[in-house]
Formats: sequence, structure tokens, C-alpha cells
Amino acid sequence: MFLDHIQLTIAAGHGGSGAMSFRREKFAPEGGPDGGDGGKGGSIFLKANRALNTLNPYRHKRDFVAGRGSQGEGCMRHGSDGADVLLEVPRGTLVKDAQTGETLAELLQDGEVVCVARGGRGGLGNARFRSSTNRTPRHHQPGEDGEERILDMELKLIADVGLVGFPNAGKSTLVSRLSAARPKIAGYPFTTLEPQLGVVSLDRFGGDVLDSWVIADIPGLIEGAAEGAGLGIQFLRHVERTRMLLHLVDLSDPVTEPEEAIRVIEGEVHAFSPVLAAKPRWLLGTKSDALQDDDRRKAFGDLCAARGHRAFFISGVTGEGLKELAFAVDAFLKAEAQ
Ligand SMILES: Nc1nc2c(ncn2[C@@H]2O[C@H](COP(=O)(O)OP(=O)(O)OP(=O)(O)O)[C@@H](O)[C@H]2O)c(=O)[nH]1
Ligand SMILES: [Mg+2]
Repeated sequence: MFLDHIQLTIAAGHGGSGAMSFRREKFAPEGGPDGGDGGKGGSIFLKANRALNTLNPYRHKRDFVAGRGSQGEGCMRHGSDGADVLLEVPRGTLVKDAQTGETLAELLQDGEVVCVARGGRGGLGNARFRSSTNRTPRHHQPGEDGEERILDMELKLIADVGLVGFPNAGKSTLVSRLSAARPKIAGYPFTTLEPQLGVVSLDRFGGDVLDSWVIADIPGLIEGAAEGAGLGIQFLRHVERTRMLLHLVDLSDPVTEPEEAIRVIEGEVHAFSPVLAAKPRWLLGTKSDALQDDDRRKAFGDLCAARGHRAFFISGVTGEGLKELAFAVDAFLKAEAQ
């Protein structure tokens, strides 16, 4: 279960009303006004948390109400403020008002906080309305209403590198060999049903522990995915914000020629969005251990050369090419960031 699009109904707290009260003392029956102000209603905030990768925490509970401000009281006592509500969301969450369609926020940085429903102000107590002409004001304000909304929250994962390719191309195997992530791997199509992130630390390949990049594994694509074939192309939105794509081509596939596999995936990526189509994309020849045909290896090398990047042949079985890939991607991302 991977929730990446949900709606939440939220209501900030109402402000408490201001009090109407007069001082009563034994020897001053007609004392001045001493009604305190109402407390502020609680607000609702969203906070980005990098430890979250889905909106699953909201699977069951989708209504949130912040606390009311309490009423002001006599003796100038102000009401207490209502409790705020803080909802944690994964980085990459785009938040809209479901009724107006207005974009309220996009949370990208870890720890970033935005207010999505403001609590009502507390009303003023009658003590505030005392003046030289009115020493016994009876006026006091009600609290303001808190904001209410339906939030439309859509998650687009944030990763440096996205994987695309046919089902069974070896995407999840690559993630499992490059990172500590343990996606399900199996010899049938559509093993991966939901996106998953892995952190590729160069440390694993003898590099610096501080050098790392994030890879996103998504379900495989087939011809016609843009029209809904297979699992469709909606998962591509999770690689829309990556800085590059790795396009895996199973070189051991006895049926489909690499050119054909490349053409189909490119067609689906273009159908999804021009942004995705314009992203840097490297071809990776997978399952090199099972590749018998030297002509195929050479032809694939030529395709890579024509695109201006080096040819990568990788194997999850022998480990061929993994270290080179990890370092080359890291270098590319660093050069891009300059
Ligand atoms: N011989 C060999 N088999 C591999 C290699 N990489 C993956 N496989 C096998 O290919 C099959 C598919 O691997 P996955 O990693 O699940 O493929 P995927 O691209 O994630 O597939 P989907 O999740 O269905 O899109 C599994 O049986 C793997 O064991 C490899 O480098 N060499
Ligand atoms: Mg997979």
C-alpha cells in the first residue's frame, strides 16, 4: 500500500470570546471593567519529515481539528490558546485547497513548516473598551472562526536518480545491489507495485562516506502504458523531480532487441511529460552475466556512444559495472550542481 494522493479535512480552532465582567470589591460595588480576552484558536501546520516516504500515516485518520481558544474571564484573566496540530508529511508533498484548486504549499526541505489553516483570534474583553467617556463598557467581542479547508495532498518523491525500463529489466535488483533498500525481486513482470527509495552511498564501493545519492525504483513500463496498459504511467511522477534517469535494458532478453526496448520506453516517457523526456538519461545494459551475444554488446555500446555517454554493462549477479555506475552518477550529479 503506497498512498501518494489523499484529501484531509481540517479545521483550525475558533478563538475564545472576550469576557464581560466588572470588578466587585467589598467597598467598590461599581468597579471598572475587568473582562479578559479570549484565547487564540489553534492552527494546523504541515511539517516535512525526510523519514517519511508515503502519505500512509493518513490512511485511516483524515480529519483534524485544532483546539479552541478558551473564553476570557473576569479579573483580567485571558483565555488560554487552543492547541495547534502538527501533521508530518514526506518531502515532495504538494498541497492544494481542494475547493479552490489554489496551491497552498510545496514542502521540499526537511523540517519545513507551513500553516494550512489559521486559528481564529480571541475576542477582546470589555476591559479593552474602557475610555474616558465610557467607564463601564459592556461591549466585548466574540472569538473569530478558525479556517476550515479540504486539503488535497499529492506526493512526488524526491530522488536524484529515477529508474525506468520494462518489467523484469532488473531495476529492483540494481537498487538492492547499490543501496540498503530491499525491494522485492522476482522473475515475473510487475513485481514492483509501488515506488521505493534507496540511498546509494559510495562508501559501499570504497568511496567517501559523505558522498551519496538517492535512487527511486518504480514499477516497470510496457508499450501503451500511457493509455493505461500494465500499471500505467502515473508512477512516472515520482521520477519527475529527479535530476537524471537510468534506463535499464535487459541485454539477455531473447525476444526483444535492445533498440525496440529503448524505443518503447522512450515513447512512454515522452507521452508522460516533456519535462521527463528532456531529463538526462543514460542507458544501462543489464544482466550482462547472461549475455551470450557479443554483437549485442557491441550494438548496445554503439547506441550509448551515439547518445554521448559511456556504455554501462551491469550485473546483479557478478557485480559487474556497479561500482563504475555509482561513481559516474555521483560525478555527473556533482557536475550538474556546479
Ligand atoms: N542473470 C541475471 N538476472 C538478473 C539480473 N538482474 C535481475 N535479474 C533477474 O531478473 C528478474 C527481474 O528482476 P527485478 O529486479 O525484479 O526486475 P524489475 O525491473 O524490478 O521488475 P519489475 O519490478 O517487475 O518492473 C529476477 O528474476 C532477477 O533475479 C542480473 O544482473 N543477472
Ligand atoms: Mg522491480
